[in-house]
Amino acid sequence: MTDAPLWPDEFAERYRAAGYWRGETFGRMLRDRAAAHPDRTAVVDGDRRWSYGELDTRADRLAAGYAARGVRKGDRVVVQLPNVAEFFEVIFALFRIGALPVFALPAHRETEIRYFCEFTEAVAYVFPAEPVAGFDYRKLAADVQAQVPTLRHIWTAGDPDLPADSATAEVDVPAPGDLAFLQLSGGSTGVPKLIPRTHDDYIYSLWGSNELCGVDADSVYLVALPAAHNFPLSSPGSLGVLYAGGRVVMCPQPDPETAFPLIEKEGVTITGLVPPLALVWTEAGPATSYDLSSLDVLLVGGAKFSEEAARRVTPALGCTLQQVFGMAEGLVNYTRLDDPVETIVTTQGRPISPDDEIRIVDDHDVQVAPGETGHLLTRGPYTIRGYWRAPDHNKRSFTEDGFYRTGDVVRMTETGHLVVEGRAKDQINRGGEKIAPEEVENVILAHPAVHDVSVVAIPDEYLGERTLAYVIVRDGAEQPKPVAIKKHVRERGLAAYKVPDKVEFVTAFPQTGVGKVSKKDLRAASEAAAEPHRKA
Ligand code: OOB
Repeated sequence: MTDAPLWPDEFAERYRAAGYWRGETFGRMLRDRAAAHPDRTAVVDGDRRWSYGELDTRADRLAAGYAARGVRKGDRVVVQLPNVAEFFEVIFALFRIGALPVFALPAHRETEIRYFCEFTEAVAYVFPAEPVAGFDYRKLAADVQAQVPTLRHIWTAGDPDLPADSATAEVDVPAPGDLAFLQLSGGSTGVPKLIPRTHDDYIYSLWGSNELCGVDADSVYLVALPAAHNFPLSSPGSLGVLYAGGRVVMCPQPDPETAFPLIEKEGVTITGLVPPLALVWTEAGPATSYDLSSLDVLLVGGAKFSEEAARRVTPALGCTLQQVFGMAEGLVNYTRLDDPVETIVTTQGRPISPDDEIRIVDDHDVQVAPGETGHLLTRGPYTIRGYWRAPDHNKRSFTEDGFYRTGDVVRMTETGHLVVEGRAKDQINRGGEKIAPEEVENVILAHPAVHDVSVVAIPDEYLGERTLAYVIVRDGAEQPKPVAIKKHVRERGLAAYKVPDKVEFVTAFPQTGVGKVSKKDLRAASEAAAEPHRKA
C-alpha cells in the first residue's frame, strides 16, 4: 500500500488529455509569473509589499536554506502560520524542493500539532515568530520537538538562522504528478485525516475556479479566513489569484473593522467568508464609511448559508454573491456569477469540472430518483482517491470504484445545482469550523470524574451549530462544574473551537437497537431543548 492512493492510469490519462492537468508545478508556476511580471505586486501584508520577483527570490533563498539543512523531496513539514506574507515564502520554498507542507491552522494546539508531526513523521515544524492572539508558539514547538523523534528542526517563519545564500540548491525537483502538500480533513474520527493533493490536481482546481469566479491579473483577493484552509487557499483563494498574476492582501482578522479599511485601501475585488462572518459584514456594510465599491464578488461557503442571509448580501455590500460548497478532499461547487438570483440564493452551486462525477444515493448505495435527496458521492480530476496512510479508513470513505463518500446529504436541481440538505457524517460544523465529536469525546473521557460522554451539535442562529457535551459522571465521583470540563479540554491542548460550548450531565444515553449510543436521538433531544430559545 502506498502512502497516497492516486488516480488509476486510465483516469490520469483522461484528465491530462482533457487538458485539466497541465503538467505544471507550484515551484515552476511562481518562477514563470516572476519572469513574466517581476514588478507586479504579489502579496501585501500591512506596509510590506512583495512583488512576484521578490517572492520568487525569497522562496529560492529559503528553499536553499531548507535544503542545506537536509530537507528533501517528500519530507513532511508542518506549517502553522497566521495570515502573514511569510506564509507564501515558506510554502513556495517547500514546493520548490518537493517537501510537503502539512497545513495546520493557527488555532491548533499541542495535541493537534504533536499528532500531525508524529503521524506524518515530519522533519520540521514552522511556526510564527511572534505570539498570535496572545498565544506563544515557541513553547509548543519546543514541547512537541521533545516528544517527536523525527522532528529535527523547529523554525520560525523567515528564520534568521537559515543560511542566507541565494544559490539555488541542487534539489530533486517535484514532478506535476507528485504530491504537493497534505491538507487536513474536517474529520469525523478520533484523529484528523490527511489529504494528499498533487500539483496537477490542485492547480486544476485553481484555474478552474478562476474561470468561474472571474479571477484575472487585475483581481485583488483578501485573505480573511485562515490562509492555510482550503477555501481561502484555492477557491479561488490566494493561490488561484497568484496563478492569475493578481494581488493577494493578507487580512490579520476577518472583522469589518480590520477588513473594510483594507478593501478600500487595496481596491479588493474578491474575498471568501464563512456564513457567520458574511452575516457580520452584511450588517456592517450599509453603515460603513469605507468605500467598498471595488468588491465585485463575495464567496460564502464552508457551511450552509441561509436563503434569508444570502438575499441580504448584494443590497448590503454591493457585490455579487457566489455560494461555494467545497471540501479539502476535492470537489468544489460554485453558483455561477451569471446564475439567476434565485439560483444564487437557494443553491450551493455546481461542480467546477465537466468531469466531476456526482452520484446521489440512498443508504444502500442505490442511486435516488432525479431531484430526490441522498448521500453525495463524487469522483473527478481534483478529488482524492484516498487519505494519506489510512488504508482501513479508505475502505469506508471510498467506494470500490473510487468515489469519495462526502458524508453530505444533498439533492440536485433540474439545472444541476446542488442543495445541501444535511449531513450523515458524525461531524459538527461550527460556522465552517469542523469538529469531530469522537476527538473531543476521547479527551473528555480522560477526565477522572467522567464515565461516558457524547458530543453532539445544537442548532445556533449565528454559527449554524454549536457543540454540546452530554456527560455521565462516574459512580461515586462528584459531579464537576461544566467549566471544569471545558478547562480540561483546553488544558489537554485542543484548539479552542473544539471546546464544547455547553456541558450537560445525564444519567444515561439513548441507545440504538444494537446498544450503541444513539446520536440521532441525542441530537433530537438537544434540538427540542433548543427550540424555545430559537423562537424567543
Ligand atoms: C470547506 O472544506 P472543509 O474540508 O473544511 O469541509 C468540507 C465540508 C463539506 O463536506 C460540507 O459538509 C461542509 O464542509 N460545507 C458546506 C458548504 N461548504 C462546505 N455545507 C453546506 N453548505 C456549504 N456551502 O469547507 C470548503 C472547501 C473549499 C471551499 C469552500 C469550503
